[in-house]
Amino acid sequence: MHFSHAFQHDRIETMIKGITFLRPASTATDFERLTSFFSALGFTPGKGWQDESSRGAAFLAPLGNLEVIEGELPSTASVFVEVIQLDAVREATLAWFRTLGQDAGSHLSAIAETEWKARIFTVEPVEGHKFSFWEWTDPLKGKPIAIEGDLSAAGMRFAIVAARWNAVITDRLVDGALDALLRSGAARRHIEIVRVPGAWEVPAAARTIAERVPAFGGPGAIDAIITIGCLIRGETAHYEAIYNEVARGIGQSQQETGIPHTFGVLTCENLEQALHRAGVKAGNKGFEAAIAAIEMVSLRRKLLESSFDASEGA
Ligand code: DLZ
Repeated sequence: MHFSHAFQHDRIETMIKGITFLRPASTATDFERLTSFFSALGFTPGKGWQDESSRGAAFLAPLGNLEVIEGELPSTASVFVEVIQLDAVREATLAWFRTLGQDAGSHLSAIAETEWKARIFTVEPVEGHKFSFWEWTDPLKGKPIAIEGDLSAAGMRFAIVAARWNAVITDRLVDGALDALLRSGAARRHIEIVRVPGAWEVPAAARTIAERVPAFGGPGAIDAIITIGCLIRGETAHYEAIYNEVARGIGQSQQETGIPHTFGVLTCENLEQALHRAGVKAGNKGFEAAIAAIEMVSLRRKLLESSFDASEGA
């Protein structure tokens, strides 16, 4: 199948929503048995359906995966369910057989080690329907599935709020932030740079931008705000007091508006340390704040989307 050039890679990714494996049950008893089995093992029920001649019961897992294999299959089951606490899952399977007044017998295998650092057992709750349950034994592989933001800034809109105080530093931080945004696919016209006198003024400007228009719509809408400043302890009277207020104000603006604000305000002992953090020896904190902003916009979109899907299913 050929996709036209109009379908760019990221568009295709967002078009694919999920994978459904159909398990046709040959009788009503088999249907009910399979339904009871998956319910007993704790699968989240999905949207079922029924019409005059057929019905469906859906069971959801946090992650779907269509896997193409060459060579020997690791088990005779064609559906693999990854779990944690495999022993407990097998116990639940045994208990399910008992509730039916049956001995699992040859319908339930023992747990075996695999060649790929995993443990596995296979169960046949209904004749002809085999399922393998498995877990990683390698702790590095069995990481919990997490929702994470991506690092593509295409289509996102940002504001950079930068203090003019210590401009020799903050200019470098702004350059670093711009570099990160542009190289990650943001359009120059979607980046607004706002200058304020000093770090003290950063929170107020950020808050005004965050409240300017509702997120995700309308002219001037901003997806994230990158705050930039530089406070140097040796040269700043009331350094702690200023720093605390700046951090609190930026955090409060983020929490109360929901718009991600990332923190590129340096707090340094002296100018040399500030220079190091502005691209000389210790990375560029403006660049890092911009990357964090991209990730947070992406994550926020995913979280808002996933809660929308959940309420849709209810
Ligand atoms: C006043 C002041 C001082 C002493 N030091 C700094 C600093 O190191 N970094 C910075 O961004 N701003 C400093 N400022 C200015 C205050 O942030 C603020 O702009 C002024 O007090 C005006 O409100």
